[in-house]
Amino acid sequence: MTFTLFPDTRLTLARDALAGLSVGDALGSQFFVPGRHPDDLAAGRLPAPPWEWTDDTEMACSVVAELAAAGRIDSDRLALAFAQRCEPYRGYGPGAVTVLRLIRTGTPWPVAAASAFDGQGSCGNGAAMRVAPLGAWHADSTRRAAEQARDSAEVTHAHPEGVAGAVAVAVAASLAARARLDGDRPDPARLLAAVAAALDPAGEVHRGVRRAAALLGHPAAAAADALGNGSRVTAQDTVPFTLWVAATLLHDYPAAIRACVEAGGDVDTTAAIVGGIVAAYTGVGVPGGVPEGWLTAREPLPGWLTAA
Ligand code: AR6
Ligand code: MG
Repeated sequence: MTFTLFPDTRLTLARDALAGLSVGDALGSQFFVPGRHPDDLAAGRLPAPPWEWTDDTEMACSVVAELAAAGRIDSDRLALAFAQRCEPYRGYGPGAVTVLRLIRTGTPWPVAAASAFDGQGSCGNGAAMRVAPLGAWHADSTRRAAEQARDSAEVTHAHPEGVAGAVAVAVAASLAARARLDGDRPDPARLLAAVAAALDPAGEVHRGVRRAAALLGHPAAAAADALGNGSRVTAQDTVPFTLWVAATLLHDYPAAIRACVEAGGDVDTTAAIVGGIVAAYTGVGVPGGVPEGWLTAREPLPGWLTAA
């Protein structure tokens, strides 16, 4: 069934996903502070605000700004936006810092992205971490979500697994946002099967998503053990577990973020990915959604986005 999705609805869905992504990023990165323990979060003891967001949020804000301005991702414009807005102290990956510096100083993005990691291109989780709002924007078409995710990924991540990670997250967020519009929570196995169907079956991210589906119903710690928790900072080691969490806890944003924090690893990025997908379904300030208090504790989003 096709239906008309008006631009203001798309923007609301994308902004809710961005709220969930940025709060997950900002709260998740608090758990790299020495002395902080996941049990605090489980017991309801929140870190003192402000929770500063990192590169995950900075890049996701550029994605949303491009969609809001043009209704679609144009790779050339997005590459420049990423490069010009990059504040390296926000915790960017080393490959990303180099690629963005090359773009800023005039190297075309296809050349810059292809040069990363001795010409392999990056398979870091950075293309996946910023893309959930784009998936939510395309709540009416997983095919379009996948195409535009690829366009948004390739400007920094030339490795096929880095791109696949972004496609997987965008398709999951598209399905989550669609489910919200339909008022119908998707079955976790069906959600993961739909994501897997959008990926190259020869790829590692695809294999990981299939393995995640086989682990539904198991404890989160067992899923993280088998799938990886992002500690390698690659898409392959990050995206399958995040999709397991999002599919399992799509109705409960706080519980989904706690699952990421408890799993350890690249917590700001697993929580950003999961938070973006889950908030596309739950929304903000409603039961099961992004808690208002968490949103207030997060550092405000960049002025250039809120002004737009
Ligand atoms: N071969 C081996 N390792 C790789 C390869 C490759 N071809 N590509 C990437 N890696 P990067 P990102 C590993 O630097 O994807 C921030 O902390 C390598 O260890 O391209 O934007 C964010 O919060 C490399 O350092 O940046 C996210 O957690 C890492 O993947 C993350 O960084 C990241 O790739 C986003 O990183
Ligand atoms: Mg980060």
